[in-house]
Amino acid sequence: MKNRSGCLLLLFWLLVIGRAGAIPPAGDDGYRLWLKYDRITDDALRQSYARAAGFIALSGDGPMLQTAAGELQTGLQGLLGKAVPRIGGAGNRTGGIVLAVTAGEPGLQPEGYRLSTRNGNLVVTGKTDAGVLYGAFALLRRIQTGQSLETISETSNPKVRFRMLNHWDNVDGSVERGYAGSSLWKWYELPERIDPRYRDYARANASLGINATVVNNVNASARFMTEEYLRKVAALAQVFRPYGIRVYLSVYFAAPKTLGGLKTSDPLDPQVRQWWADKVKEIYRIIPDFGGFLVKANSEGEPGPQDYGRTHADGANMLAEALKPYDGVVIWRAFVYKADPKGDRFKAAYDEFTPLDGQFDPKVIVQVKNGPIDFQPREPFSPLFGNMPRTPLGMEFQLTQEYLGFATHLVYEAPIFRECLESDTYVAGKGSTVAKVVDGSLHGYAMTAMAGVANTGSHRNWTGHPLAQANWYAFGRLAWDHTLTAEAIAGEWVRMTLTREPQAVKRIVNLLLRSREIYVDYNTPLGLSRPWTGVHFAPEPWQNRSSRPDWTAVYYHRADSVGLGFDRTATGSRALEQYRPEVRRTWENPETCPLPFLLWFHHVPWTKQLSSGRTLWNELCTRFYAGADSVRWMQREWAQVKAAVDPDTHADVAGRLLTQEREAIWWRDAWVLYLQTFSKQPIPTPFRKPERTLEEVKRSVDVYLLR
Ligand code: GCV
Repeated sequence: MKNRSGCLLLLFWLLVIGRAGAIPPAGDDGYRLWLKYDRITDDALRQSYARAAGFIALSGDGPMLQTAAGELQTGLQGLLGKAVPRIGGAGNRTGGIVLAVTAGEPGLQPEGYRLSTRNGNLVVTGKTDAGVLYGAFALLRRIQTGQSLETISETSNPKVRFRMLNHWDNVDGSVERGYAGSSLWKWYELPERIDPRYRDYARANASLGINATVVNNVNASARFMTEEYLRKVAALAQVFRPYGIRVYLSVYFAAPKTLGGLKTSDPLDPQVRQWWADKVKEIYRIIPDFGGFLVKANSEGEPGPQDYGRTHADGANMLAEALKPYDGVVIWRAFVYKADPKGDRFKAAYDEFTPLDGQFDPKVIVQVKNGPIDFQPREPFSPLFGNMPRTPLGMEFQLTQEYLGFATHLVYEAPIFRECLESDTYVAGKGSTVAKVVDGSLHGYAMTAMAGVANTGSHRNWTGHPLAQANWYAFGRLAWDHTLTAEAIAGEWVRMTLTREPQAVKRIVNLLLRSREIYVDYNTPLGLSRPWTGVHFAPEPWQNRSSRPDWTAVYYHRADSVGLGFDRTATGSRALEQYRPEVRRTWENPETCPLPFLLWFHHVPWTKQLSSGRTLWNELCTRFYAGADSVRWMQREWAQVKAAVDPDTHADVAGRLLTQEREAIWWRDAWVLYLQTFSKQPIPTPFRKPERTLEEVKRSVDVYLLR
């Protein structure tokens, strides 16, 4: 009897529990990004869309037009749960979507689109096939986010011409500062095997309007200039082409010497110039729509024209000359700084580049990082913006979270991008925002660019942290239209990617919007900075030894017995002089300098009373503690949306938020205990002393940094 009931129990377990266990719960691996196209569950809404999208009519057979129609079919099939046929012309039919390329359409730029209703149909108009493609994705976005199609009337033109991702991907498959696995590009398989993922990458980018990709690291290998690698790159270009994406390459400036066997790579040497002219010819033979070159030169050990006593303009112009017969461009980075113990790295790019204004070939864009030092959690805008009126300046943002907690910290970056773009340079009076410099409207540049250092990798969900997809998304949307708000973009992304349940959308958007300030609070409050050498993850504010002073932590925060922060006023490095008086005035007085930038520009005594009413020391402690505590708030908020979000995604983010809490406390403890050795002040109430000693934190960082 006992045995029999045991057998029955086993049978029951096998049939019921075992079976249930064998069937995985509905799980989303994040691969589909914001292009999920899950069936709309609201019947009335779905039917209203179905009535408006009965067919897709297109005349023309260009590859991008075909892509547009195909994407609409795929999207609508998923969203409406039924196939939508593609037909040649609409004729007298109504209730469908018409894709129309109309060269003379007023108000549209070449890649712009218009969504309208005409003769009972939804019409997606572009001047070019690319415009229609972007319009098709915009229409899908409207449906994905639950907007009405009844009174649709939208005209949209990209504000910037080159909307590009910069991949810091290496020949060996690694990604510099990549935290989502290895490179997407499988160089050893290319050009023969085409990973299906390449197409999905192109789809995601095209859905945002990204039209350019630099596939290799700016710390470039000359191998990318060999025929072998150009053929691999050509295979990628072929996949990307129907999505309107052109391929660019980072250049190793010394390639004429190392690859070409020349005695020099001097940009004024005739043989070197010929080498590049021949190389460019070869590239265009293999990749006819090649976009151009991205160059990091004379920076962090990379070779460049200064190795031969030439200027950045000499180097850039040589490449521009080689590209002259083609429509490719040169994107020359302004990220340069020398190991000058007396200097201020803040000033380096401005000092080197502004004297060259007006000397660059019209095919050159100078690409500037948003801040003067690197991609830290908060930097003032680079003073180069606005100060090179005769040179097109492109923006370089970083999507990969080099200084933002890699893939375990939630930091929504749109507020960082917006903060910089909205900054007023005052170069041509009030309202001369960085955005107007970058979109060319301030100085009349037609060559405009916005680049994002990609956060993609081989991780199944592309970005490691599921919510970091929002940073890729936000970059693309802002590169198209920098006037979109961080909140609006977050709302779109959440609805397309995570949930459409209104309360959950509200909570997640709020979580995203607050995430950057929370991170800043426990990581670098009040304008602290931390670009010390190494992995850029572990806290090591005590780090004071390196091959060069500007690769130590103490160089940046300058903590001493008096106070904290880098004096960049007239009594210090004078970096503030690189800004217009109106900007300078906001920052140069420590009494009125906004707290987020205080320690960027001032060495402030520990006991100084700040505008918050607290002393510097107390304010710092308040921020470090509040920031770390807020991660628990993030966890609670995330727990509240559990029912509305896919279970796998929810669990993944919940786990990462636990790690984030632990690491936020690590950061807090490291800073507080280390700075306390200078401030000699107690940790103010109500905060509790860290549970570990400074020596223990240091030891934990040493262990973290062990190879
Ligand atoms: C690609 C920072 C990063 C480097 C990066 C460099 C750059 O210094 O730490 O990894 O190199 O910026 O932007 O060139």
